[in-house]
Amino acid sequence: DYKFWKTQPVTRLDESVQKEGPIDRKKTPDEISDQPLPLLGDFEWCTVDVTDQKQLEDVFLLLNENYVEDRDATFRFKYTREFFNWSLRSPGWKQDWHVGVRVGSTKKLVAFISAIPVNLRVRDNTVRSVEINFLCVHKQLRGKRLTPVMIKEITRRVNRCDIWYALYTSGTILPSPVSVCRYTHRPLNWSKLHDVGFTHMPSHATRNQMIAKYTLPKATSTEGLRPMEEKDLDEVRLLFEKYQSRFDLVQNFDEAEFKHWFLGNDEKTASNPSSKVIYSYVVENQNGQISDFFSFYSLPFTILNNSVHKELGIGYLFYYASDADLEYADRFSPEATAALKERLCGLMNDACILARDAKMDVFNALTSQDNALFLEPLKFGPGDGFLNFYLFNYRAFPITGGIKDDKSY
Ligand code: YNC
Ligand code: MG
Repeated sequence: DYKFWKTQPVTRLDESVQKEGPIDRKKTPDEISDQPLPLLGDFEWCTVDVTDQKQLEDVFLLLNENYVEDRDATFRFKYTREFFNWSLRSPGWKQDWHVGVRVGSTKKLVAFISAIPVNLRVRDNTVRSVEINFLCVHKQLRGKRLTPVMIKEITRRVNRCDIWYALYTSGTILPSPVSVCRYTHRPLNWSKLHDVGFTHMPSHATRNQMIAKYTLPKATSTEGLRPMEEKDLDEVRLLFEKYQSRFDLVQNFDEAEFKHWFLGNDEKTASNPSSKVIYSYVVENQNGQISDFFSFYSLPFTILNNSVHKELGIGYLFYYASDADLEYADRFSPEATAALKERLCGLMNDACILARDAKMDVFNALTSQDNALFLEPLKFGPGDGFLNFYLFNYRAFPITGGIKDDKSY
């Protein structure tokens, strides 16, 4: 019955939203306590310094052993320093928002939650917010109501910085999702996925048929496709903003953020390509203009208990943009949609090829953005997972997102 969530400024599950906007009255940071909430027992708050290798390792250990995993525990996310540099140290990041709980006597890290600053656009309103991620409580401390304390503490620390809204996602149903997406998977290396138990053989098929079904062309086919470079940033960001205007809930990126999220911030990646996190590509046409862009990131799984395969390469479709529909007066007309669909199918097929070449075994995408246009034709299959999107302290009508073409998702 959501004993905790009932007390928070969020839309109730049975509530029908009448008007969009903030839920709580407007407050100022000096109304917020400068003292952390008390913790029970032998627990103490800590602020994790993720630039310190030892402390970062504590976070990996906690997350690798206690964060989201699949049902039969054969896979585990393989977080790396590079991944955390990217996802936790975006422009404006604050050490104070990397919140941990340690056992007083042993200093073992047993819980974590993080925030990064983001500018959201909810329809026509810009909302200065944070994004909350990596909430994790050690398995042995579950069900003890530590989570509400973690959430209240990070809220306090964020409110002290005069930010009052948040975006977060979870597989769990809480009051109340503004949007729901499904995970879909496009096998790139079917035989390995099958060998490690990630995919199952349909009863009517043979191994060779499955391999043939998912075999991609040797090379990409979009003319002018190349890795995105620093000199492209301004032009791509402009294209991206035009494209994003189709959607009702988006994150706005300023210059520094755009560079961070699409070119990454790790100097070391060049010397160790296997640790590369973000991959961004542009299409440059014959006039030297950029007509399209797409990006995906790498977050592999460690495979437990397999003598042959130790790691599963996983690519996640991130953002993309195209000018394919921009010449149409009505960007949502059937003609514009058909043009966009054709272009996105070509681009995303190339994204799969590039991900395969980067040694990824599966390519994941949500049913968000305009993904419904290409998921089925490109053989993405629906997964078991759903992802719910939530706003804290902000009421919004349901967000339906891009083009809906759902047949199977
Ligand atoms: C969840 N995922 O409903 P009620 S996603 C939010 N997000 O409260 P306890 C959650 N709330 O129902 P446990 C939640 N999961 O009584 C549970 N809850 O009102 C609520 N898993 O607390 C739950 N990471 O401590 C209930 O639960 C209360 O020991 C129960 O711990 C839960 O990062 C959890 O899936 C999830 O580590 C920590 O199971 C634990 O079961 C775990 O007794 C594996 O808690 C990893 C995992 C979640 C990933 C994520 C986004 C989190 C968003 C948090 C909300 C942020 C609000 C905005 C704050 C900033 C505001 C500003 C400005
Ligand atoms: Mg607990």
